Amino acid sequence: MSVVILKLAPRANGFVVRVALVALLVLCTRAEAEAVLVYQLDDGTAIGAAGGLNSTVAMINQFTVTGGNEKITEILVDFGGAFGGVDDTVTAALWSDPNGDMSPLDAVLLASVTQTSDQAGGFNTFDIPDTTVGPNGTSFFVGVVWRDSYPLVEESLAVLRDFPATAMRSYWYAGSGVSASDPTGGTLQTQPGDWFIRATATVPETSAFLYGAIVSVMACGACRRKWRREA
Ligand SMILES: [Ca+2]
Ligand SMILES: [Ca+2]
Repeated sequence: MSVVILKLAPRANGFVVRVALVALLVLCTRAEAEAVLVYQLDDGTAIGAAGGLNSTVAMINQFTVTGGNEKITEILVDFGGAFGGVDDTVTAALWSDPNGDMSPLDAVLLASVTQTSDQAGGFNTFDIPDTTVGPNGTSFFVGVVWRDSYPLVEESLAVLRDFPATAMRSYWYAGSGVSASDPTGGTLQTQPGDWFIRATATVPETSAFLYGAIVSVMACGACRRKWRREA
């Protein structure tokens, strides 16, 4: 697009054209940089589900930031309707990993949203406040917390999983001390498989903007040299 504009640009309006070119380059670069990435452990084919312990439960996946995709925008969870019950109230949360060891024992709550689950099948979208967790290599956690009433089927919930686990980065805690602010405040359950709990991410706008601005300035410098040669 920028090449076409250069060919059409009247030399007398060079300043206006350069300003427009910078704006276009920034917008194009930002749009490209903000492409959504989905962090996931599952391969998309569930083998059963797990949940329901007549207790408060937390189901957690660990991820590591890659490719600058450090701003988490949504948490996706598939409850699969395993119990066929009515929809339940669930809190989806994003946690940091302060010591970076990929264990959630020290998890600190960064953002959360509470809403009614949909057990009809397919991923529920929990739109959390967009939160930057850290640069490439930063460990973080996403998951869901709810009060389950199993074996009362109508008040029970389960999360789909791959089983047996291949990623070994899913956790399952149950107990009265479990909450969004203390997701491991209970008993660690047998390795659950790989939860169908995913996170969507984008590059932070500030980084994308700076990247776009740098590219634009470089491109503008090249334009100025070209115009000088033609003048
Ligand atoms: Ca969001
Ligand atoms: Ca940790």
